[in-house]
This record gives sequence, structure tokens and C-alpha cells, in this order.
Amino acid sequence: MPTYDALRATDPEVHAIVSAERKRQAEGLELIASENFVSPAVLEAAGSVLTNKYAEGYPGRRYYGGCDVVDSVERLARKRAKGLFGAEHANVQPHSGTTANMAIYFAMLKPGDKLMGLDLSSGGHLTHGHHLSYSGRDFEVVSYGVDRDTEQIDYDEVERLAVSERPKLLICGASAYSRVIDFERFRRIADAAGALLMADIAHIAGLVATGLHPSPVPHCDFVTTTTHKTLRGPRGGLILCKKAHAKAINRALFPGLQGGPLMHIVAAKAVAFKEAASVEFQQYQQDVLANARRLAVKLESRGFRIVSGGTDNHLCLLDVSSVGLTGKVAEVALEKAGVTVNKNTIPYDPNPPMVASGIRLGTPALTSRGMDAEAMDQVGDLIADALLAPEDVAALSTVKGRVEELCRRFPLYEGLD
Ligand code: DSN
Repeated sequence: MPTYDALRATDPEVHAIVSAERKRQAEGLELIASENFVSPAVLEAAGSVLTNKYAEGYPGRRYYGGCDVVDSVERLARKRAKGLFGAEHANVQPHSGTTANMAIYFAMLKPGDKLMGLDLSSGGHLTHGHHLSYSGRDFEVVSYGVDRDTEQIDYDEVERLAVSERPKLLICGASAYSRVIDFERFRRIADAAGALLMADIAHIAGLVATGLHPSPVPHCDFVTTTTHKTLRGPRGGLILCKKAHAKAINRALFPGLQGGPLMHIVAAKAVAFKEAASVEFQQYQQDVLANARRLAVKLESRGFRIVSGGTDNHLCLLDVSSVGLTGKVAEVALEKAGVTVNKNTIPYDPNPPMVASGIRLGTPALTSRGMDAEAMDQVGDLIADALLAPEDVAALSTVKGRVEELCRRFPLYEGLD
């Protein structure tokens, strides 16, 4: 376990900030669906001397000398990623999910080409064609949403739209969608529309790696993900694709979009891929799913509406307008109670994103610290108690005390200060 003795001596100011963040993570309930707590081994690799090495290029073809050692870690990371997901090719260099997605677009599309993705307000991602992102600025965008009644993807409607719009690239995958995504159906739709198919599995990668969500790999031309969400690796991105596209994708990422890869992060990704292939990780992902379901049921029993009526994955969307709140008010109230969430629009939300009518709750981080079904019932009660008294400072402070008590039962990063 790394310690921060050198940091404390050299820069007490930054040491104090790191220490305060560690304390915040340990003493609060982390329910942001896209966050997780990496293992000490991942943390150690991410903080290693590999940060010192420049390695522009790819293993065996670098623009710098002295790359033999880091070549071996990149090869290992690629091999493990391919094995984990059953993919033909892996590029482990993307600094983030956004650059991973960008590499696909830049390799396969020309400016002005048409892409089609899930609308942000229906659970999609900024990089799937939102007008404020490069994806919505440089390309022509067609968006699909979710059905107003079921709040789930209507595949017939996606097919109708894709066939009439004929996008060059069809994107599936989401940031705030709690149901299974039918990648096989998306393949049939892409074929009918003459489109390439990309899946962004940033949120569900851990579930896919363990077979708890159907894999997009056999059906998609490209699969992108982040490595830090359910996959529980360092902050970063990953691209998987068919061999036929490997060269174009590699070139689009480097030198097209990025410079030197972050070799310490590549090493940490390799560690995370090894961990994700373990029996323990399989159990962990099962617990993530069970906990998400339990939390959703608990909150429903406390009077909250769950978007789409439930969850099949690691997250649920709570419609807080069902108790007269906005997502913004709910997020602030919960923060005062030591519970970290993000406000989130819900399908057909009348509120703008910075206000929103929902909050997104995910169980990957809490499950990493060992929380179980009984703990989820308590978490549900703590959230409900805070949201039923969002302006009551004393009530929120009482909830915070209960949150800290629960967190003490599930310690995090013991030994770090
Ligand atoms: N910010 C990520 C999330 O929270 O889902 C997506 O980029």
C-alpha cells in the first residue's frame, strides 16, 4: 500500500488535499454510478515510475528509445483486454472514453458524415452526438430516444429511423440507462441501414467482462469503454475492434488524437484486466447487480418512482419529481447528508440538465467496499430520509451521522492517510 510520506514532506498543501479526499471517500456513501474504488495494486501501478517514460507509438514501433520495458506492459495489457472481452484487437492507450470514441469517428467518418446515437436526455452520452461535443459539431447527428411509456429503447423505432436516415455509424450504449441493451438487435438494425456499429460500454464493461450482460463484441465493429467504472481500473479508455479496423483505429488515436500514452495508466489497466478475470471479480459483479436491485426496491417502497420500473444493471434512475423535488435540490440535500450522487435528466424531462428531475444511483463503489443487501436497505432509508427533509439542516445532519456510522463498518483504504 503506498503511503504519502514524501508528499507530506515536500508539499503539505497537496498532501492535505489528497488526505481530505481520501477521508471524504471513506466517510461518505459514493453512489455516482460511474465511479469506483480501485484495488491497492491498481493504485500502486498508477502511481509508479512508469509515469516517467515517453513512448509515442506502439510496442515495437516507438519514436523514443528505452521503450522495451513499457512495450512489455502495453503488450500484456492488450493481451489481457483481448482475452477478457474475446476481442480481435485492443488499443489500451486512450486517455478517456471520450478520446476512445473520437478515435472511432475520426478513423471511420469524414466531417459531415452522419452518426446516430442515443439522445443525452434518454440516457446517452455527450460524445454520442450532443451539439456541445465534437461529435455533434463535426458530424451530422440523428438521435434516437426511449419510448415515453416504457422508458426503454424501442428497437422497432430505432430500426425505422436508421433505415430512413442511413447513418454511416450507429452507436449503442449509454450513460444513464438501467436496462439490458440488445446488441444483437442493434447489429441487425445496422445491417438493415448499411451502417457500421459501435457499442460504448463504459458503464457496463465489468458486467460484460463477467458475462452478466450480453457482450457486444461478437456483434459490433467497434467497442469502446472507460476502464474506471464497473471495470474498476484506473481512469482511462479502451478500444476493442475487429482486426480489419486495427490499423485505422491505431492511427486515428496516435498520432491522430493523442501524443505519448500514459504508461503508468496502461500498467494499471493491465492489472485491472487481470483482476477482472478473477473469480472474486465475478462475485463482485453479481453483488453489484443484486445491490442495485435491492436499492431500487427499497426506494420504491419508500415512495420514489424508479425510471423504467427497475434495473437490470449497476444503476437506477430515481425520479425525484415523484416526491416534489428537482434533481438539483436532491443532489445538494444528499451531499449535506454525506451521500454523493449526480442529478440526472429523466426521459422527457421538463427540466434542463443543470436542474433535472432525477438522480442517478449506482452500486459499484459501495459494493467494492463490501456493502451487502442489508447495507443497501440502510442506504435506501438514508437516501429517503434525507430527500423527505431536503431543507431541514438538523435532519440532514442526523442522516450524515448515520451515514458515517455505516461507512465505519465498511472501511476503505485502511492504512492510507
Ligand atoms: N461522466 C460519465 C458518467 O458519469 O457517466 C460519462 O462520461
